[in-house]
Amino acid sequence: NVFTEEQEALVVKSWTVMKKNSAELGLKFFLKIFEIAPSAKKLFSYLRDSDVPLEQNTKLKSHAMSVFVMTCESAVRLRKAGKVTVRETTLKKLGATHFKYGVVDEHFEVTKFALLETIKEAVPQMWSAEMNNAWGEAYERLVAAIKAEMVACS
Ligand code: ISQ
Repeated sequence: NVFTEEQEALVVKSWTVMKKNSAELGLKFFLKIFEIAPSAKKLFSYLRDSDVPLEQNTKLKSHAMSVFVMTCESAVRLRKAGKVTVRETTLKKLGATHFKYGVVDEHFEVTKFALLETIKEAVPQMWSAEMNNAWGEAYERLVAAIKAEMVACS
């Protein structure tokens, strides 16, 4: 499976529009996951120890934004970098954290669905089957890189 120039262009084009709304979109992305899988909230200490509504939790907002930006920017860099690269963390750390929390394939599938839904709702006028595939492929690359590091932990 190659990540084509056309797929790169679709990812870059939509990210350019979404970028300025990263805070809102990141939160939407996380809230979608919690809607599908409410128990995922237990993973985050800043949610366990808090009584404020999810939408008002500032730590959730900043974490969700950084995860969303990291995910999208790794997709944007995929072709030029020739591999998955992440910023402000390492794939080793991401692998270790996902391993520690016992993340399995179904969790990655839920997250993929939530990410694609979030992007689709962010750029409805741009959205197409091709764009869905481009983001889906980039996401699968990121997951493969995280899983490779999870295996290294086990
Ligand atoms: C794990 N990885 C990325 C995003 C997430 C959002 C909610 C719950 C778990 C997650």
